[in-house]
Amino acid sequence: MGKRTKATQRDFLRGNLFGALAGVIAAGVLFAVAQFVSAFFGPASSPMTSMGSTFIDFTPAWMKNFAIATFGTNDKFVLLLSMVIVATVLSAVAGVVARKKLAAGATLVVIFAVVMGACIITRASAGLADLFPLLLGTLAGLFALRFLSQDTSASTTTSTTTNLSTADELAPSRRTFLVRSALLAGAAVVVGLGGTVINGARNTAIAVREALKLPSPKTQAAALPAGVQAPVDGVTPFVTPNDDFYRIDTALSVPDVDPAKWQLRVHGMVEEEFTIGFDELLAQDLIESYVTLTCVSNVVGGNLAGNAKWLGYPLREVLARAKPKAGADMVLSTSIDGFSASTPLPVLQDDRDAMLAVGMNGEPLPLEHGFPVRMVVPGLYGFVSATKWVVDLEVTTFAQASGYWTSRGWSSHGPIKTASRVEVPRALGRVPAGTVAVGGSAWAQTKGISRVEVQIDDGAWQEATLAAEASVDTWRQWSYMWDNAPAGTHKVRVRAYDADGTLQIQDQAPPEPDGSTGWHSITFNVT
Ligand SMILES: Nc1nc2c(c(=O)[nH]1)N[C@H]1C(S)=C(S)[C@@H](COP(=O)(O)O)O[C@H]1N2
Ligand SMILES: [Mo]
Repeated sequence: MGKRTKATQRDFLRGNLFGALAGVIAAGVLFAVAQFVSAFFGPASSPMTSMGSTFIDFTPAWMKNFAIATFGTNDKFVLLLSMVIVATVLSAVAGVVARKKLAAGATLVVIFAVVMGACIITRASAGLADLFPLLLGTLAGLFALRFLSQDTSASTTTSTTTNLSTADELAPSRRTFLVRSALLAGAAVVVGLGGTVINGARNTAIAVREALKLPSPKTQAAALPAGVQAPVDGVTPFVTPNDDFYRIDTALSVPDVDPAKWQLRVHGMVEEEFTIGFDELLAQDLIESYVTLTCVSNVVGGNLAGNAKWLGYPLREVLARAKPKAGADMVLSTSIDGFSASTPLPVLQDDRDAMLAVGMNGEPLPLEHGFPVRMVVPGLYGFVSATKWVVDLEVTTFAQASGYWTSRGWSSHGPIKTASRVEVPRALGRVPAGTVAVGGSAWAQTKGISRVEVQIDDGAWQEATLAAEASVDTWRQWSYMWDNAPAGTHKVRVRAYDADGTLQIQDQAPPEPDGSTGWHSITFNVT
C-alpha cells in the first residue's frame, strides 16, 4: 500500500470500525442463537448463565462483600452488565482481526467458544448435550462474521483471480455492509427475545406452583400478638411481604425444579439412608413458624434481613428417621445448583423450628426463595443454613466437609450476632421540630431482645419502648419519642441487649468472615 494518505487513513479507521461492529454483531448472533436453543436444554446450556456462574464461584469473600455492599441485591445485574461489556470488547477485537484475516478472527471466536464451553461443562447440572446450543451459536456467529467481513457475492471471483487484494478489498461495500449488519442485528434481537419467551413458557415450576395447594399445618404458628409493629410511621413491616423479601444466592438463573421430580436424599453418617419426595413430605405433620432470616453479608444498619411465616417439616424429625451415627457433628445441605451449607448437627436436633420449608407467608415458596423446598434454621446466618432448592442432606463432620462460602474465605459456623438498626427517621432525612418519633428493629434470634437503648447526639443512653415479641426467633421492633427536639442536625444511635442481658458488640467489624458488628447510627435534620 505504501505511504498513507489522508484518504487511506480514513479507510483504515472505517475498516477498523466496521470490523469491530462486525465482531459485536457476530457475537450477538452467537449468543442469541445459543440462548434460543438453550431453552430446550438444561440451565447450564446458556453460555451467559454458565460464564456468570463460573465467575461467581471464583468470587472470594472480599469481592462478594464488595459487590453486595456496593450493589446490594442488584449485584447480579451488575455482573451481567460487566459480562456484556467484556464480551463486546473481545468480540470487537475479533471483528477487527477478522477484517484483516478472516481465519485469525474466526480462530479467536473459536477460542472464546472453547472457554465458554469449559464454563458450561463444569457446571454441577451440565451434561455433554448442554454444549449443543453453544455449538450451534458458534457456527451461526462464525457465519455472521464471514458474512460481514467478506463480500460473499460476485466480486470475490475477481479478487481470487488477481490474488493480490488485501482483506480490506475483499470486504463488502459500505452499503452492503450496513444492510447486512442491520439484517443480522435485527435477527439476533428477534431470536434472542424469542429464546427468552420460550424459556419462560417452558418453565415447569412457575406453572406447577401456580396450581399448588399446600396442606394446613398440624401445628399452627401462634397468632401474632397485638403491637408487634412499633407505632412509628415508616418502620419496616413486621412480616416482610414475599415480593419485598431480600434475595441472596449464587443462582444467575433461578432453578426450575419440578416438585413431581424433586427428591431429597438423606445420607452420610446415618443408620438409615433414605430419599423423600414432595408428596411424602407434604403428607407429614407440618409446622408453621415465624422466623427472621439474616444474611451474613448484612452491614450494620443494612437490610439483608426479612421475617416470614414459614410452613414446613421439622428437620429434627428428618434426622430422627435417619439416625445420625456417633461422631457426626454437621449436616451439609446441597441445592440443585451446587450451593451448599454446613449446619451444626445439634442445631437441627434441638427444639427450635429448623425445617424443610415449603411455604412462605401462606403461599408455596416463591421460585427465587427456593421452590419447592428450602431449609430455614432460626439463629444461623443463611450461608450456613438456609439452602434453597435443597436436594441433599449429608450427615458428616466439619473436619471432613465444608460449605460453599466456607471454602471461599467465610467461616464454617455462622450464629447470627445481635443487631439493631434505626429505620426512622431516614438517614439524612428532615423532620419537623417538636416530638420526633424514632424507631427500628433489633434481633437476637433464638434468644430474643430484652432491651433497646438510644442515644441522641452525645447525650445519655435512654431506654426505648419495645414492641410486642412474636417469638425469640423473630426480630423485635422498638420506638422512642424524642420530645422538644431543637432545629439542627442530630445523630441517633441504637444498641440492643439479648435476653441474657448481653449487650451487642460495639466494635465495628465488616461482614466477613462471620458477620458484621457495631452500633448503628444515622444523622438527620430537625427543621
Ligand atoms: N441454593 C442456594 N441457597 C442459598 C443461597 C445460595 O446462594 N444458593 N444463599 C444463602 C444465603 S447466603 C442466604 S442469606 C439465604 C437468603 O435467602 P433468601 O434469598 O430467601 O432471602 O439463602 C441461602 N440459601
Ligand atoms: Mo447470606
